[in-house]
Amino acid sequence: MSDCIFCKIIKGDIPSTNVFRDEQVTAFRDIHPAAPTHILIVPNKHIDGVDTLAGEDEPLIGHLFSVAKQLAVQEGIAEKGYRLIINTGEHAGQTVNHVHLHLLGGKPMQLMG
Ligand code: DGP
Repeated sequence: MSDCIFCKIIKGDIPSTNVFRDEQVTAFRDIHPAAPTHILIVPNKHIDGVDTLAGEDEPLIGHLFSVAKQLAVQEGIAEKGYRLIINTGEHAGQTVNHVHLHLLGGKPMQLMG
């Protein structure tokens, strides 16, 4: 998608601090980190959000979580624990309409509510 900021990051048209890339996903540090480790794991193909996922995307979404788990170990946050979030829609605060998994860790986090 030509006007999608994450598609531009994936293409290399906008600079980002990448921590992982394979044929399915790209992971880079969030520009506004909410924790000492805050990484976004993003499918290389454009998908607006969870609402527009197709059945064929199920392995891809599973892969996002596998990469998150691997990055948590790499970042040294796996032992103490970490949070994985996918915001969907307005009330959740989704601001970028390209589905992405937030990996947050490195400090105790407040309970959600
Ligand atoms: P969400 O609110 O779930 O849609 O999260 C979008 C996140 O994307 C937000 O935490 C900030 C981050 N973000 C937005 N623009 C950029 C950018 O240009 N570069 C990077 N690295 N992160 C961005």
